[in-house]
Amino acid sequence: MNTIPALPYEYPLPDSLDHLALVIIDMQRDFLEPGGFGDALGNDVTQLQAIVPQLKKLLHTFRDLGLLVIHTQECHEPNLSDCPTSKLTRGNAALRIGDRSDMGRILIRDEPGNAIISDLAPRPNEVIIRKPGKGAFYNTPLASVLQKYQITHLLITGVTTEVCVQSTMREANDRGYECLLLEDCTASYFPSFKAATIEMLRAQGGIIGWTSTTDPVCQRLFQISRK
Ligand code: TIU
Repeated sequence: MNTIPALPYEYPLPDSLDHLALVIIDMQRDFLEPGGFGDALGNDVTQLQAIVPQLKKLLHTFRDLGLLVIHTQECHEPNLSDCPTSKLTRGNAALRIGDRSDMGRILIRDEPGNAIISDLAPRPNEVIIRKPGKGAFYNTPLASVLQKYQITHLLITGVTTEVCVQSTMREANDRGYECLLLEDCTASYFPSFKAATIEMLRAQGGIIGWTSTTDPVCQRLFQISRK
């Protein structure tokens, strides 16, 4: 069996890399640029930009190897019919989901701020999952997409580590997916939350999954694909 160096122990890969997918969570302007939802919640958005080079490297590896790439976007319908009042009324009362900002309406599908950043822009053959919640399975077609492509193993990346990334990894783990979180491809507005999330996900013998970093993962995937 092929494995990848990881914590708390080597991550077991599937028999064929065709069963492995890269999931990139919410790398959208809303969270990474001033004037979006992250900013409206009072966060320092520059924290998240640091992971872009490594995430680009991982994305290019998946593209070079012809493996499945899934991008998610946190967003709502223009009429907010998929946004519960509990979500709408939290945060900054002066700038809420659906309000107008410099990047269009906050967290609304197809608005400029909802676009995935240009460095990681999806290609036409890649999957885009629009999600109204923090977890990527809730009220989305993600489960059926993974079934269709016979995916069993997920490399998980994106923002923010303790919110949408953690929710998605927990949802995926409960559904039986083997999840590996890339530490240098995920970020939080709060470095201490990122560190705590990484610790808790891989604690107790990998109770939610594994963690690793981009370079050993890319090396290993290229090695295996050359065999
Ligand atoms: N606020 C925060 O940390 N995150 C979110 O609202 N969404 C995601 O994590 N994508």
